[in-house]
Amino acid sequence: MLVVALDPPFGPSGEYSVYDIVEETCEVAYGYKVGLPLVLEQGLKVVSEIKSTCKGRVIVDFKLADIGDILVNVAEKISRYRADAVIAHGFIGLRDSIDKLVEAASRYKLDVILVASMSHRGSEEFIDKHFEELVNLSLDLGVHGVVVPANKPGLIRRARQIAGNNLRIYSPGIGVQGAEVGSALCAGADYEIIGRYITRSPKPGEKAREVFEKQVESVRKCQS
Ligand code: BMP
Repeated sequence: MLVVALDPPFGPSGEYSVYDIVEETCEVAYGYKVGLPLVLEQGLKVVSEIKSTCKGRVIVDFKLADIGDILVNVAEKISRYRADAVIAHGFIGLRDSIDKLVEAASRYKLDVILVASMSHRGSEEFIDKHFEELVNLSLDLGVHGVVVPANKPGLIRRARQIAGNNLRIYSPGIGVQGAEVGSALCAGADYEIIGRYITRSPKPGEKAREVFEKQVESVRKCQS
């Protein structure tokens, strides 16, 4: 249920390493999301090192948006570091782009997650206008999942309606960006992606456990 977004710095003033965060949260995290801020600091080897620290899944989030041949090149490099999944934009379209990524990812045993909406306001300008098409594209391709933000519970519900149980829904936007812990799960998401609320806390391990307990409690309440 909990995916920890590992964007540096870690701790209130950068006093922790990424591995401190992973060790302290491993027990309650389903997985970790690694993006450009961490990889630009530490290189892609951080992915395999996280995998050696905790058995959770590692999702590489470069929000890929490129021509197919370049996407394939990136997928191959990511897979060398034992990543489990990769996030790409859906708006780049299928032909000569996502189609090639999906084919390569299956060869490299990488799950593909497509962005169907985002948590910032600008998402409404372009991306959200194609939300249902992006969910349908993801469904038709049989990819692993979609990103739909927690501050748009109506879109989460709609994605679940369209996709049933055939797509995993990942929801960021909780804590620092304003949505309540557990709210996306109640709307139908499978995983809440939470970063700074946990990683900038003075006690990230305790915060992650508190988040996990709140998620369990919210799901129990909203399902009853
Ligand atoms: P935080 O919980 O610290 O706000 O982090 C959210 C994480 O989710 C960041 O890594 C960000 O890149 C990502 N994210 C987001 O916030 N909104 C989106 O729409 C898509 C994202 O991947």
